[in-house]
Amino acid sequence: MLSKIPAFNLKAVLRETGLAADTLRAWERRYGLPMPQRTGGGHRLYSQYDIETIKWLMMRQTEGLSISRAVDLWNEISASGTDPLAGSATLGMSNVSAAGSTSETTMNALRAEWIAACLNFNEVLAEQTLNKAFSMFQVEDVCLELLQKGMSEIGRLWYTNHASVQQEHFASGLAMRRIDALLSASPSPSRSQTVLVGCPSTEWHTFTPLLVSLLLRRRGLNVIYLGANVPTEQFAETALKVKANLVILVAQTLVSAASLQNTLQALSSQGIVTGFGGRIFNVRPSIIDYVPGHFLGTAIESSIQEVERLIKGKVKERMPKTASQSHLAALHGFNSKRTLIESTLKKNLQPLSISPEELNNGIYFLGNNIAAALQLGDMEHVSEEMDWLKTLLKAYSRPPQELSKFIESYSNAIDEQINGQGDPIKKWLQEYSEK
Ligand code: B12
Repeated sequence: MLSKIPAFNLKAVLRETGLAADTLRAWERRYGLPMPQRTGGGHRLYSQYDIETIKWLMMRQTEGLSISRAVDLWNEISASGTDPLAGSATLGMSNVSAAGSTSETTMNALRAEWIAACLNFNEVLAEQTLNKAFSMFQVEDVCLELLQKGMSEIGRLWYTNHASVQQEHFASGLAMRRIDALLSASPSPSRSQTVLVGCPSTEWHTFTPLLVSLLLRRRGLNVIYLGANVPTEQFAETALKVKANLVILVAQTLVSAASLQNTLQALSSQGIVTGFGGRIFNVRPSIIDYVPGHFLGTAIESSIQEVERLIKGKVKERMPKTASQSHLAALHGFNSKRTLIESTLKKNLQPLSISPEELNNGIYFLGNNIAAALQLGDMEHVSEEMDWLKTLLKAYSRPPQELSKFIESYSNAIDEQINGQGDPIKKWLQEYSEK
């Protein structure tokens, strides 16, 4: 940890940083950064943390930012709960500037700058930052270290209510556009193997399949990118027609993991080699056993090696698990009575404490997740999704009772409509409401 104890006078700080006294005082007056303590006699006393703050701001200036932009960036990083100096803590005072020139620190700074530009809807600065990154680093590194990690961070800011959905959409739009452009500009395939990449139906998160397509295309493979929400129908015919050596599907959510399972079942039954990955398999790894095909791993970088192995024919077949009879019976009952269950639920929930639109969204969301969890053999998968909903309700200051009342009414509706067959659902609702 960098010390925050006031220990250095103005002269020592000017010597250490090389900044002019007037400039330092102007930063303090205009931006309050840094804001040193004062001695009894009114003299400024700076801590080691203050000195590193000054060096951090100076570093951003050498990278081309104005001082007010550098301060904005500092404030945005701090507001997201991250210490902008995280990482400098173990460095001695005099070697911070040397470490600042290492590629990792530069990439981290460029990522922070890109995030800040996106949060400010500053397209020009965001694009300039990316151009700078591409001029300094390899395409693969910028895509993974800046764009992917940047998207992840913006997703986290949105989730914790520190970024709006508009900021998140703006950033993902810019990131997608850049990957798209790189993909169209990549050279023609130099290898004979063909890989199909896409999202299963209900999945709209196209950023990582597009990124995977780019990384594979840059290795010379003939990649056919299919985009979002690809239905199972005719998929096998298409894969056979283009003589695909491998089909990759990516799912981020529980619901799309169930669609992915359906599509990969259809493809595997035709002898087509398949691979899959995405957030949901990292959060709920037990789902992997229920999906035919090859899990490509928890990270995009390493999945590329796995793809190389698969297209070389190093394929080890494995039998996927299937959901238990009680889960499949509950799925059947639930699917056939879902409309009745949901209208009973709405009746039970009167008077409504939330808007009908929000209620419909909530019911639709939970229903899709219940069906997916039954299909994938474990109702506990829904808890992860509901925990996500709980955190979201909390971030947006919604009372937790709204969720409990909803769960209780759901259980009663299941009782009324599919009592007996609905046991796995009821058991989960019961356990969840007791948590
Ligand atoms: C951008 C974004 C969107 C954009 C997508 C734009 C686009 N064309 O891609 C839009 C606005 C469309 C969107 C919509 C929605 N989104 Co969204 N979105 C995101 C965000 C911020 C990034 C998605 C992404 O690209 N992830 C990939 C990278 C950036 O994330 P990562 O964590 O670093 O990825 C690691 C692993 O997951 C894994 N991995 C990921 N993909 C792959 C692929 C392969 C092959 C491999 C091997 C590994 C792998 O490797 C990475 C590490 O190396 C995420 C947050 C997040 N962190 O993922 C939410 C997120 C995925 N979205 C979420 C939600 C809820 C939604 C919506 C339901 C919101 C709504 N109410 O409408 C819709 C649903 C759309 C749908 N049905 O598919 C949730 C999902 C949670 C859940 N329980 O389901 C997330 C996690 C946000 C959150 N924290 O709550 N979203």
